[in-house]
Amino acid sequence: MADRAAIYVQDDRLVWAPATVLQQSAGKLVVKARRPANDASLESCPYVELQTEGDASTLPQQNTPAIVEDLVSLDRLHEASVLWCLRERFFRGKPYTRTGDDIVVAVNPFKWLPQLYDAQTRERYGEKQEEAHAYAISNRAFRGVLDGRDQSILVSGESGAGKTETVKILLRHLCGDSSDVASRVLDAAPLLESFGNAKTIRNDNSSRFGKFTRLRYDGHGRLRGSDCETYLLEKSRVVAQAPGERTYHCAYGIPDLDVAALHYVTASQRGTIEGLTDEDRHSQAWASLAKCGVSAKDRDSLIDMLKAVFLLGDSTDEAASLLGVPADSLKTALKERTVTVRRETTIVQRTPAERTAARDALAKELYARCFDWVVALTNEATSVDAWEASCGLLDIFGFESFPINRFEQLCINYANERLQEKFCRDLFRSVQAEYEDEGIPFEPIAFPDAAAALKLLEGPMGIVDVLDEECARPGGSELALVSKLKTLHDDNQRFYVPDKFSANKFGVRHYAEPVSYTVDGWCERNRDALHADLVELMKKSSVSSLFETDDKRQKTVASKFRRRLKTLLEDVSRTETRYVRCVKPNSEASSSLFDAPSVCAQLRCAGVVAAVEMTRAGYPNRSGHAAFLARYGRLTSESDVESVARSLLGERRHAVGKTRVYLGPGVLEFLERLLSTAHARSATSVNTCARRYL
Ligand code: AOV
Ligand code: MG
Repeated sequence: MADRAAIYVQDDRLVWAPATVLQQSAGKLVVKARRPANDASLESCPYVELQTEGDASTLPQQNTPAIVEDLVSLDRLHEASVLWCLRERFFRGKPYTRTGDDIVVAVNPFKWLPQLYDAQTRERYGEKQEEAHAYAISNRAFRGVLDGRDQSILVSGESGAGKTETVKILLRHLCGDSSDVASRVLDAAPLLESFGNAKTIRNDNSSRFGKFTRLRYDGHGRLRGSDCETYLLEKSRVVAQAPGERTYHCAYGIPDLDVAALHYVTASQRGTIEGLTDEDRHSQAWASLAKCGVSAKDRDSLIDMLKAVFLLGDSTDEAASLLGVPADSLKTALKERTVTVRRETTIVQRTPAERTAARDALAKELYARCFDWVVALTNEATSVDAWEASCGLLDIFGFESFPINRFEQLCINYANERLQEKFCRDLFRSVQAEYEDEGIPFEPIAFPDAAAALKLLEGPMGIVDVLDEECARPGGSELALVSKLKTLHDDNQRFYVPDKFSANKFGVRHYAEPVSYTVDGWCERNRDALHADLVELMKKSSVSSLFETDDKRQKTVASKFRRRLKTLLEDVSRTETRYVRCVKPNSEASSSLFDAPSVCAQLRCAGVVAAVEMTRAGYPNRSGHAAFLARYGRLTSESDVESVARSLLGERRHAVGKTRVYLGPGVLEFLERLLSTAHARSATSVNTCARRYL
């Protein structure tokens, strides 16, 4: 049977199911769809017969081969073929798939595949790179380092997709031998996890902060040290957790702290996470601190500070004594606040709710400063003054869209919007390079206007600006934020989506999908300021050193984040950039389930298919010379690839490159129609048919 009938049809569970056409007549299409037997959830019905409407030639066609190491080598690139390829590889224990040389898609295998990470595999990547692997990315980066060029690897994906594990796998590869420096650099990761990771409903070891680690190498490619920057630690977790979630890992291992009794710890269950009990994790973290050169005295004060944070919800007295301030002073600072208006100072009593808020704000701020301190300590232990080249690794929260999206989601999606813009630009450049290599003309193609979405977020009078304005304005409010945004951006409805029904919501059309944001509490979240009275008190406490650098004109969270993102992107833009797109195959952490609709949504968020499709807008299909000749050569009497293409396609859009033939929109379908007409004709003539196939 001619394989023109091998297509994909839409399917609820598989999104796209491979199918063969049984019958095609006016508007009616009968197909036999294959439901693969290797998926536990689908085993009961390996084959289904489907009747659908439409025309087989408009449905995505299967590739031969359908399973490839590199998605770029698929001659028909569409969502269905990408999804199918990833899925088959997942079930064959191949979590990695390439998209060109600089992008790897990693589907979380949810079970350790030791053969993928042994010393042999690592070494193999010193030589050949055809096989898809995270090591191919680190290997290329390392070669760049050897040539003295700065590198970066940007790892993204949704919660639980495997970003942090991937970064650790890359780190181990990039750190090389077991030198002293390497072990210090590698030790820093679990130490930070102890303070910045927690169990969430999506991931037992979820990072609640973004991280950019830069490895520093000398001129011989020897690791000299590293430094690490962190972004947006989730502070709210310190005082409350959603059902089924835990507070930060480090709280559970603190000796003499009864977590179960704490007001700030809603879920007190202790646990073994990633093979480590809470106690083991604690001893490991504290041993790492010692290895970093943190003195016993400093380690003790860190413990005291953590205890103070977690006890604040229950006992101001104990917290005060741990912080080395008089209990009365702490109580007063939580109860009242001084307000100075035109040099006149008055004391305002806080309402009970305000008191709780002030107490929680203090706990959150103290924890955040503990975290920053630990980051600074690890940086001190690993940083170096001189290096020849660096390799940066970014482990950052992926795009998020929940039923209710808050200020945190705005920041996260803003970061992703910026990274996506960079991703598209890089991809664009790589396609340009491919066309140059092939010697075919490159016509600039339509580029999604990411800049306009970014302008709405971070530009003058954009969301960050207007929010800051409301935070600075006496009487500023979230409702005013929404109405101002509406006035300012009503004419930009491609990106700004006003909410017709709620005064506390607005939408942004992000590259991945539109997200509706609920603005309640944004001013407070954005200001994130500890009242001056509490700051003054902390400056007299035993942790005063952590409050020394307090900037009086403190910037808001959003504008600080904007500035840091800008710096990050500037740094990254000076490097050669590669990407790992992590994908979560299911939300049960199962190694045998592939939830196609969810994977498909993630691929869309990561912009994998869209971006590749976009850069292929000029020539959506391609084929190697040999494959092209083998399939279509028989339609003409010509023999060389250029003449075959010219005689079959004439003016139809195509280009013959050095190794591939590129086909414009609709051209492949045209060729396939020619082929099927030829088939039909040959079928009516037994003689011709016999001659052709015997
Ligand atoms: P994340 O970093 O992307 O989520 P993790 O890297 O923590 O996700 O991965 C989640 C879990 O998936 C890990 O704890 C492992 O059990 C498993 N896993 C990930 N990668 C691999 C791999 N290569 N091999 C085997 N198991 C793996 V978050 O930080 O929540 O956004 O905030
Ligand atoms: Mg993580």
